[in-house]
Amino acid sequence: MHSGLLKTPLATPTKLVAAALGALLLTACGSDDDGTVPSQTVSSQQACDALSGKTIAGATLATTMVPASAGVASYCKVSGTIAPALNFEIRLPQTWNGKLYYAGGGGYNGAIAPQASYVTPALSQGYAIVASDSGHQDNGLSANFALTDTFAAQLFGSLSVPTVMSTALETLAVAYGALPSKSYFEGCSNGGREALMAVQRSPNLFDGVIARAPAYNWVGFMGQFNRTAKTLAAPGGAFSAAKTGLLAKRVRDTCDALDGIVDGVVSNRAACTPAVVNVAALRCAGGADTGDTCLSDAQLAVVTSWTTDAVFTGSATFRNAGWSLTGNEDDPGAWAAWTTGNGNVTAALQYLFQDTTVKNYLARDPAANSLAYSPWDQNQNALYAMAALNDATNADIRPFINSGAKLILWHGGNDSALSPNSTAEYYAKMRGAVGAASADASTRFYIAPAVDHCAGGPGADTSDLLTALDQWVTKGTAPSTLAAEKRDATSGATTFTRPLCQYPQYPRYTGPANDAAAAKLATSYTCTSP
Ligand SMILES: [Ca+2]
Repeated sequence: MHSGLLKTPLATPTKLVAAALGALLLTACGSDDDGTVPSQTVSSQQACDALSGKTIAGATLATTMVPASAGVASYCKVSGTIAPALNFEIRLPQTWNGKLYYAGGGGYNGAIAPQASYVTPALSQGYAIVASDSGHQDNGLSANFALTDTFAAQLFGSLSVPTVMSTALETLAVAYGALPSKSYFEGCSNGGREALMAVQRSPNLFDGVIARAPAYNWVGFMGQFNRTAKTLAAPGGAFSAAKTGLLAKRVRDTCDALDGIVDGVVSNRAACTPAVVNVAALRCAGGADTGDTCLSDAQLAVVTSWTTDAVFTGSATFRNAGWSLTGNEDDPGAWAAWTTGNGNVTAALQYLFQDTTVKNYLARDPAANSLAYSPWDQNQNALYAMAALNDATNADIRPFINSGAKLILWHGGNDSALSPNSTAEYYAKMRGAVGAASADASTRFYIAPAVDHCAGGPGADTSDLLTALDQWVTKGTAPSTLAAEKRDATSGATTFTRPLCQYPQYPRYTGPANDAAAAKLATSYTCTSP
């Protein structure tokens, strides 16, 4: 009876529509005196039965009960395709908590692959989980879709999330007889970009958004990837594992203790400046490579490319803030994976991402040589076109804030894919655009020291931001310092805890000296301004 009403056009502010429809549904189905959605009693099996074979907004749904496994309770998996090729999936929990959780993608998407470390806890908390492949099918390192399929490029850029949300809301209404009381989005990397894109271009879609390590400045960071790859590919520029280890050790030797404890982690990032590190002290005599105990001039140029801002012609948003040196560049999930390829730059993820971007968005030639594509900003039309599709750089998020929604930004301090300083830059610009008071009332930003891209690294990489967001949205309890922990990769047991400090604060060790047990406890650290 409600399906016609739920067919909302893309541009319609879905949250408002959902609220209006929720009122209609409550009128039809009965409501508590306070107007909240009644508790849900539809099981996942009943939801599967209700949706099996149904066609919603043109998408025919397939359903299957997924049995419990490895800490995940059984759930109803709903699959469908929005024409022509936008595949989505909705996971309905054993007992719905009445809320929706949209899980963002990664890389260039191309498959439904929501990050399990976020989705599994959300499903166990009773959220209905929504995810999609964003409208094309390929591996996440390929932007081939953008060369030939304009609509797929638009879906990837910004349209897949509101499109899938429209169908997801209608699906939940059919399954439960109610719309979600709250809808949240969480994503990392490209999923973090999708999060900020929703904040900026669909400000009424979600009640709360978590943007982790957001790839928001597509033109800028892809340009930086290209810039660094060229320095690594230059004669003598390659970084072996030994050279990366040499650099990281230099950073630890000079900066590890600046946070009150020598633990292999540089938590006081702001104090670890290039002047303090003085990488030039590692220069090989004469500047040519003379072995693993020094850096050649070509390798020092790589470090300079890494730590300095990249600025391109055109929009003021065509830029990328350089990285801080962390002392954990030698973590396997850092430079080796993302930047250097351990001496083989063409194996590094940054190289691969910029290469497919040059071929499919900028040169628009599958045979283009990205390392010879110079300068990066030669084709202004192509840069502006890519920015219009993919950049989530708009700092004025007042429409989102004025809707009552909340935003949590998070970034790993040892992220070698995307610069935490770029996220800090966006945060500062956003605060300037909306005003400090408004930003304080509606946004938070956390940096987790020594955490790699999205997860991993020596730092405490696990924080339940969803619960913090939900408490903020539903109870008005604004998050301050949060909890972070490191879990054993095999057993899942907590190996140590840390406070997750609001930027620009960092966790300073204030516990007893030379006490290994105390060093593992969050209570031994105090969030401190640099
Ligand atoms: Ca330290």
